[in-house]
Amino acid sequence: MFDDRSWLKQQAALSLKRLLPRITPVLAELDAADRERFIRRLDAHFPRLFRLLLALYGRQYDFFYHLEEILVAAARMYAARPADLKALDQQREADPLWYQSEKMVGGVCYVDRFAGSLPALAERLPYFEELGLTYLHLMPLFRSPEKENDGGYAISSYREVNPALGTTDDLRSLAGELRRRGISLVLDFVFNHTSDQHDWAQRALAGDAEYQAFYHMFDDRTLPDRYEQHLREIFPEQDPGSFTYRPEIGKWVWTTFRRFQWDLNYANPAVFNAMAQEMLFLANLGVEVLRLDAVAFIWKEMGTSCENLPQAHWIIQAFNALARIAAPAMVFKSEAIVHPDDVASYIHRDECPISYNPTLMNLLWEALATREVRLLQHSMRKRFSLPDDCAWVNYVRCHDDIGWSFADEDAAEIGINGFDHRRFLNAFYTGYFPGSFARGLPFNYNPRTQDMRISGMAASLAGLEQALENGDTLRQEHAVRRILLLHSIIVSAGGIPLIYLGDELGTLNDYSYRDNPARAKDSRWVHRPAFDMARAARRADAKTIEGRIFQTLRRLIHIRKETPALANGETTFFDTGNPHVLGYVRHEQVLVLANFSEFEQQVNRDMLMSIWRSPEMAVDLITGQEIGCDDAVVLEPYQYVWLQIGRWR
Ligand code: OTU
Repeated sequence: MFDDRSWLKQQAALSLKRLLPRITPVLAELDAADRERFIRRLDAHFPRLFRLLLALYGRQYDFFYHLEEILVAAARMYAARPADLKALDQQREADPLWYQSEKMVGGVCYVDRFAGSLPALAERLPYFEELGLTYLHLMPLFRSPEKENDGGYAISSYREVNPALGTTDDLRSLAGELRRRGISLVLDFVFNHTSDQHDWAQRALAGDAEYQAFYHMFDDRTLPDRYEQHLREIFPEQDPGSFTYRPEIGKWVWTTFRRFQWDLNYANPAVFNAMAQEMLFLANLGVEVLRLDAVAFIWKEMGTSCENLPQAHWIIQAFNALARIAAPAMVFKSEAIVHPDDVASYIHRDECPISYNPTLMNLLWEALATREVRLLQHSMRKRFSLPDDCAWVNYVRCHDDIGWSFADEDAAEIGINGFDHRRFLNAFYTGYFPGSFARGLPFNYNPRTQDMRISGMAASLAGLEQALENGDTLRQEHAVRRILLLHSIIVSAGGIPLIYLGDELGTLNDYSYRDNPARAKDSRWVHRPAFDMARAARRADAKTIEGRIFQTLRRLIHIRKETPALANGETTFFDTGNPHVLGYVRHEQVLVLANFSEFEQQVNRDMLMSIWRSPEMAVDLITGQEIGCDDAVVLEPYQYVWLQIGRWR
């Protein structure tokens, strides 16, 4: 009988044998040990790469030509990889799960909004260290169209830093400085699309057929109309539909996002090869975590939603294999803001070992609005656990909108109608719901589907903006506690907590974007304020709001870093018996309780005894106080406790 697997193995081995003579000359300048390491990694990962590329491109008559091109390019990128990064490669191979440590704490910011430029940002590293960050995501900083550029997510060159921010050498030296201080650099790989000013797009616009084949182009509306029957509109308010007409060439171009963001055509192996080199270029700059932007959209198939298709996974897995061969210090993080099942489908050691956790994020806000943790608890019980070698990035806010991407079936299981619930949440966070504390803005309301997302800084969504305006001190207190409550969860739940910089100081919405015509229509800019130095200057004074938030968060981070039980791994969500209180246990050692209501709540003894077993008392890692459990644990409004249950008396 014909055995598929062993046939594939043989083909892979044969192909590698034939390709080696083309690869070794590229490595000729390297010393023997270095060359040996590359060959060893190639041996380990080529069979997988071969299988994936064969599945993707095996029907092309020139498949072997492309395979050779890809491997030779990878070898060339390896030969160019700086020695310090190769040393890091070896270090990370010896400690492959480094990103699961309790020491990992992330921050994310825009270079221009945070500091103005790369050299200016390099001066601010002590600020990151003060907060305790060991992971820094700098949002897109490469060349991009001057006015409308989707906050840098429309990239015109993956190799040239935006001249307004500095040079590629500035970036390289910043990466080195971060590494010396124990901070991992995170950059985006915006690989679903390029800007229409990218060289490839410009050549396509000039009529070059080779580069037109880098994108999805159509002579008339016949196919676009057929595709669109099944496609989701991502930015319906700014650019409805998924295609853009370009009169220069008389063609319709596939543009899932904005009209100037052209989707790359990964069915073309030349695109895969070109982008693999851009990916390895980023790795060679010193990127340790690569954020794969918009992973869901990279493969299109007529009659489908063109999201989360199997080939999208194969492309990412093939990139993963190449990175493991030529830059193993770098790991992938997936950015998929989709149904939780689809989010999970990207998370695998051989695909993206790290992933944003949008389900936790949006359900944290859901629980704040409802003051109930039922849906949060229920979904997390089902969905929080990951393969042993993977990790969530848990976050409260990011530079994007909040989409209510929780699973309708999770909601239905506890008697909630997802559609209605989203309408409530949108009303709540735009402040229309009576009694709402939130000051969010609508983002991309779609009248056809009634879909809508929410923009806003954490502090404004949590009620601080409104409370400050009303001068209401009790409401201010509640707002501050809400901000801290959400952050206490991302810091203690496992994975990598990611702080959206500005939130550590309680920064409010910034409405000035409305005066900028290139931004006015995109409400996400309300939560992308310039870093406020005056606010930061108050961070040491715990009597100010900024100081209270900053110092508390800093302390939570410090405790996390000192508590191995808060590293990634086992997180067991349990029903606290009180619908307002979230509960989970970390590594059977730390029991977390979090009160999502502005009233005192109790969790009764019987409920806790099943987890807490015999002893009578526990120590709260945050306050150092002993908490008795004679009748119940009493929680103040929005209080959270991290009880060390390993240390019972
Ligand atoms: C990402 O987000 C980026 O984070 C955005 O800033 C970009 O605008 C966008 O890609 C295009 O590059 O639509 O509203 O379901 O998965 O990819 C945010 C879509 C977005 C998301 C996500 C996208």
